[in-house]
Amino acid sequence: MRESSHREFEGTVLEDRVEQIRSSFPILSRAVHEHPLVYLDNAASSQKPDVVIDRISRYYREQHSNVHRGVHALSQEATDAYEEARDTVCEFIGADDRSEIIFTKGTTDAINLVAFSYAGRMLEEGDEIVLTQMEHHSNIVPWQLACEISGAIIKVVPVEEDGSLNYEEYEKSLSERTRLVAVTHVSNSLGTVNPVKRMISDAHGLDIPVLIDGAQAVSHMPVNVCELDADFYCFSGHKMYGPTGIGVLYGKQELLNRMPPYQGGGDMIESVSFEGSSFNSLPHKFEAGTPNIAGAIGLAAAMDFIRETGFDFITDHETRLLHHAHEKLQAFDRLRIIGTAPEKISVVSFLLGDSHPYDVATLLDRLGIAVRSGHHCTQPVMARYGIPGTVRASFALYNTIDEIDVLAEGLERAEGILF
Ligand code: C6P
Repeated sequence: MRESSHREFEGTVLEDRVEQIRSSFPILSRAVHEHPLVYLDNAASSQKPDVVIDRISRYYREQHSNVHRGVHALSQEATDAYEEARDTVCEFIGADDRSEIIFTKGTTDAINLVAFSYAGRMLEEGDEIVLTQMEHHSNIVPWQLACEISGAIIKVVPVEEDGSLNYEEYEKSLSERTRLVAVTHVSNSLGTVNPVKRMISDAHGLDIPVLIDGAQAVSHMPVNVCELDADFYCFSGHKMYGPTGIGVLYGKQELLNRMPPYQGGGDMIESVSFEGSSFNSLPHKFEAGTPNIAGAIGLAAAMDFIRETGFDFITDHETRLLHHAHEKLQAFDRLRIIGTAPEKISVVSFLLGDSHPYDVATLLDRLGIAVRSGHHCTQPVMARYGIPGTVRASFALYNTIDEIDVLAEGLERAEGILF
């Protein structure tokens, strides 16, 4: 087979597979403003496949009870399903031990847990926390709060014009005063993939622990926390085809064991009296109160779905989508893409001339195209480019080349109205 027809053949096979996958996401067949929905807001939250919806429904229909609290059959069943979900997460991210998997409300909650439990205990006046200019507010504000309490300070690694991290500045930012590096694996507003393995290794050279915000990574690429040697790794279920209100903090056992509880309440204790309380072992020490049982079970179903779909397919297909989107959008004279780092995935942020991102997003919405507009909770990186925000199209495994063509047609129409 000639090279070009071979590529065509591969493309057709991928498209057939995508159509098959799309049919398992019920929401994708609905219309918006009388147009077929083109959902390109996956970095904000992805849609849910039948297997996740059905699993949550089955849990509530057949298995619901509280966990770790009853000898009766339903409580045992719910506990088994919840703890099996933890095993699924452990395997999915390649953790060493299930006790290192803490269920949280999401990435934000996971980062706050570390900021207040780990950093709260360890930080002293003059200590330093290293962040980057491309962090989501969830990986900035908790550290600002921790610094307010402790007198520690934040150092910020700048971003280059193309959206890559300035690595030299990163190296220079590490010192004997650095107590933690907290960095996003993938930028939600630029799509940049940071060289986190190298960053972790450099930080570890100075005995500095590293927290990775994996919110935008885990649904797009295989992540193995042990291979990365990450000390903490945080992510949300709802961006990876799972439910809202559930997320994960992975932490190395040795660090989690040294950390005090983040919140007090039921299930996180060993014994309680008015003279004092002792705490449960990992991971329960960090899961106070009745957890999001259905959320954890739904998240495990989402992980099974991703695993069955396979990262080979996901990365191949999403790379094609990203390249096609760049090609299509670059054809607009007045369109400026923000974030063109060589290592980039699944997000295209742009401005159309001097038009406001909200206006562009509103016009696209009238055509059934869902994109996000604004600062994407990353105001510092917007300030870096001197812009208030962008229009952002972000891709998932169910998006198609045709949908990107629809986006380009929509932009042509928006351009016709705005200019
Ligand atoms: N970004 C976006 O549209 P939560 O809200 O806790 O599930 O995730 C917070 C978060 C943390 N880090 C990164 C890199 C993120 O992208 C997000 C969420 C969404 O880009 C909503 S603001």
